[in-house]
Amino acid sequence: MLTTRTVRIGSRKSQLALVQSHWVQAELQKAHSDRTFEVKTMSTQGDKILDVPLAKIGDKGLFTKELEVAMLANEVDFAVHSLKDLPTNLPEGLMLGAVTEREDPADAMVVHPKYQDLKLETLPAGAVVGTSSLRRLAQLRHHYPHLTFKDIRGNLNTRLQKLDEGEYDAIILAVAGLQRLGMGDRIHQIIDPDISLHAVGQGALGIECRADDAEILALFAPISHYPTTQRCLAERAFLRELEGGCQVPIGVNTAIEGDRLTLKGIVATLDGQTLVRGEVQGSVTQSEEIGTELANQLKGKGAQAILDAIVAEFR
Ligand code: DPM
Repeated sequence: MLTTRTVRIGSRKSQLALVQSHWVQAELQKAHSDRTFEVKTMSTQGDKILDVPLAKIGDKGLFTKELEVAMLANEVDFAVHSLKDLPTNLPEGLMLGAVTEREDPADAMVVHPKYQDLKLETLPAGAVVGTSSLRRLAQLRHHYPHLTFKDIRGNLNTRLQKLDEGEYDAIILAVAGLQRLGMGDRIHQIIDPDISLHAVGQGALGIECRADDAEILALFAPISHYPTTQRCLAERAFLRELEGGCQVPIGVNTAIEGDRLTLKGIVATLDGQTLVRGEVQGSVTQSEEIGTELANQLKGKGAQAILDAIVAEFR
């Protein structure tokens, strides 16, 4: 009988991906004790290319494509992603089936021990800060022009090792990733969310599944979080309306108060000279409309020209 078949969860092999997939597996297993859930791992392109700056290979779906192929081929039933790595447009036949409760979506600074009394604002001029996020780079350059920014790749452990060995004076990472891996104690400074607007979907997990598989889709209700979902739908609609096809310096911030959802957004030039900001508020039930409206507001304020220039540079 169909209902007794094992549910297969697709996951990347990275430590963070496995922690996330096993968390979803455990939560679903608790909620559906009559079913069996197993995790099947696979490597994605993003796991294999480690020596090229992320922005240059910033192809959509870098971390998701292989998992999507497996879902469409019925080799796995759904995939667990860091929502921020899931493209805003999914392949035909797949959908965003659930979004889990978000952790702190902020960015964090981890510092070399020799500077442990300092913050981003007080680090000496020329201190080397590692990030390969164009979003972090542009915003931090704007607010902290005295710092030098240098690309960094590799998994969390590799990055922390490069910091500890002195190749960087500080590195920027997501609070959520560090916490999920039990390395929250390395966080030295949580960066003001108005200084570094976070990435779309940061801190939440996205469950991607087949659009026509109602049996699988029905399993997600216990792990689906409504406020996070509405916030992330607004953020994703904003990005979808702006996107140029590669990694771009776009940041967001959302909040829900009562039945009102507020979305703040930013589009920045890579040199950090120009930041185009805006804000739209609306009913929490109209999240995607809010995202689209903010995108159009920013396009009218110069964001389109910024994005066109960046797309041309990385083509
Ligand atoms: C995306 C970005 C980064 C990841 C770009 C951005 C960071 C790359 C870097 C789209 N995906 O944030 O502007 O700093 O070199 C990634 C992380 C997590 C999911 C790690 C991180 C964990 C946090 C989460 C990589 N994807 O951002 O430090 O689940 O939100």
